Formats: sequence, C-alpha cells, structure tokens
Amino acid sequence: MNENGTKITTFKKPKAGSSGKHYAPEELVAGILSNNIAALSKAITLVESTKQEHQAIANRIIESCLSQKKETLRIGITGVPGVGKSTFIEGFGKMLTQMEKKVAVLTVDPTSSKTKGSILGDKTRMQELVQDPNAFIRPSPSGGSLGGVTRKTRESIILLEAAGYDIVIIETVGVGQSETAVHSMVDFFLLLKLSGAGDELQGIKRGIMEMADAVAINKADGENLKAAKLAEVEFRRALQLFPPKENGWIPKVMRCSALQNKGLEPIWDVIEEFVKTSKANGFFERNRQEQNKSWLLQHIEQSLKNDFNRDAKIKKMLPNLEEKVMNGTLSPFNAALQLLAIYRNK
Ligand SMILES: Nc1nc2c(ncn2[C@@H]2O[C@H](COP(=O)(O)OP(=O)(O)OP(=O)(O)O)[C@@H](O)[C@H]2O)c(=O)[nH]1
Ligand SMILES: [Mg+2]
Repeated sequence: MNENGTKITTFKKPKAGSSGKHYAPEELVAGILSNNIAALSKAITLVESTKQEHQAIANRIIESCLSQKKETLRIGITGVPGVGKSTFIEGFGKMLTQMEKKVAVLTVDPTSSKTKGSILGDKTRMQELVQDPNAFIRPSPSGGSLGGVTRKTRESIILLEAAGYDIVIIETVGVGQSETAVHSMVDFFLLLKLSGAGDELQGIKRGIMEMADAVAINKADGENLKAAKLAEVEFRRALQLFPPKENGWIPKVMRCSALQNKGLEPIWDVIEEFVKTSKANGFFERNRQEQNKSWLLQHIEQSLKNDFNRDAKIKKMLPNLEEKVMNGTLSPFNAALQLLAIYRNK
C-alpha cells in the first residue's frame, strides 16, 4: 500500500528480447487506473515501442483508458531554446500541485538529437517537480519522425489522464513543425518570449502568434524587467492587429519570471478564464472533437504510407522507377500511378 491507501502491484520487467507477452494489458490498465506509476511508465514504454506486438498491447490499453471520461486540461508550452520553458514548467507545475492538482509533463522534441545531457538538463531544471508525488515527468520519445512522436505523445496523454492527472503540460521547442503538432493536441497554447533586444516584434512567426492563446514574456527580472515591460506593451499592440480567433478569445500578453516564480498565478488565472469561456461557448469540446477527427485522418494517412513503404513489390520496383523518373524517361505522375496499381493488386 502507498500513502494513499492504493495497493501497489509490482510489474516484472520482461527479459531482454522477450516477446512482450509478459505484459498483461488488463493488469496494466488496472494499475494505471489506480495511479500506479510503474504500470503507467510501462504502458507509455509500450506506446513508444516500435515493435508491432507492443503496439497491439498498447492499443488495447489505450482503448480501455479512453472510456475513462474525466475533466482534464492539456496545455502546450513553446518558445525558442533557452527561453525558460523547463524552468517555467517547474514553477508552474509546483504551483498547480500545491492547488491539489495532479500534473504530468511531456516534452516533444522530434529532432531528438536530444542527448542524455539535455534530458538530464531538463530533470535538473525540474528538480523539485520530479520529486513531487503529484507530478509525473516524461521526456520526448527518442528518435522517429515528427508524425511518430506526435502519435506517441497523443496516446500518452490518454494514459496520463486515465491515471488521474488533471493537467498535462507539453513542452516543445519553438523550432520547426513541432509547434503545430503540439498545438493540435492541446486545449491551451502558451508562447514564451524573451525581451531585451528592442526588436521584439521582428522575427515573430505569424503562424505561431495565431496559434498562441497567451504570450508570456519570460525573464522579466533584474535588469531585464524594464525591457520586459516594454515588450509586453508592444506585443499587446501587435496582437490587436491579428484577426479575432474563431472561438472569440483574444490572446493575452503577460510577463513573468520563471526563475523567481513571479507572474505565474496571473497566467493560471488567464488559463482558467479561457477554459471557462470556451466551455461556455462550446469551443472547448468542439476543439477536442476536431482534434480527434484530424488524429483519425492522420493515422490513416500514416498507416497507408507505412504499409505502402513496407510492401515487398513496391520495395522491389521503386528504385527502378525512381531512376526512370530521374533520367526523364518516365513522368513522376505515371510512375506513381504504376506503383499504386501494383500496390492495390497485391
Ligand atoms: N533570469 C532568468 N533566467 C531564467 C528564467 N527562466 C529560465 N532562466 C534561465 O534560462 C536558462 C534556460 O532555461 P530552460 O528552462 O532550460 O529553457 P528551455 O526553454 O526549457 O530550454 P530548451 O529546453 O533547451 O529549449 C537557464 O539557465 C535558466 O536558469 C527567468 O525567468 N529569469
Ligand atoms: Mg527545456
């Protein structure tokens, strides 16, 4: 028994190279539902596994976990490397656990040149949250395409929510396509920015500003405070130039110091206000439904692509046709049609 009176079951680690039969899905589901961390971690490992037999078990677990309807909140946090995302999540997460909320943190970094060093770095930056019994932190699944990482993260969210985490925070580095991917799996998207250069509005990626539900100027402390206040005013002005969002929400601009734990409460107030408004006007639920739909379509696309690429005949024919296309003796369009015909008649 743990301190909450929940029975702790131990899960045996399967032997290396085992077929994965050692995982009993029902047992893992029961473990997840009673917030057994070992079961939860094991299930996420299965979700992340590229082995088909593991994925089959993972799918069964996800299906059982999906039926657990709970009020949860998914928050995405983005910003350039070094803006202070992990530091912010440490302070913000602790604030939430003090409010008796259970918080899970995932990171999405498909570039996954993520060395051991930077994972350790994250853990050091979230040192206290790591030890908090009401928090669960899991770094990005390593390797793989953005599509793969996105799928794994979405599935992990379901497991975490079934395990009783009220709030799932997803950190993603503000480069490349990962922001769009994270935006498509969260309810609220927070952009962290830096000030100080005096040219805050330059280099703002329009798409990201459109995705953000709030912008927080971080590192608003010490000598940087004055510049942060200026940046706050400028961002607010700049955001007014964007057309209103379809949910009617006007993105908020704030400043904070993640390092000094300042300005975090007002950000939570804004998130609560967002949740209240978007639940009242139906956007919250509709957004999740749309996200589920696009997840379905993406999954079909991904599976078809994988199946196509794995097909033996395609593998055999592709290099030959590729060469013809490259030297101009066959049009890409025709080559594609031929390959698709071969694929369909398999
Ligand atoms: N002065 C000040 N420094 C901060 C603040 N927040 C973070 N830092 C520092 O900025 C550096 C980077 O912080 P991280 O939290 O690792 O930033 P990150 O955005 O998670 O970085 P990546 O994960 O590499 O993208 C660290 O040295 C932090 O101590 C802040 O509010 N004020
Ligand atoms: Mg970080």
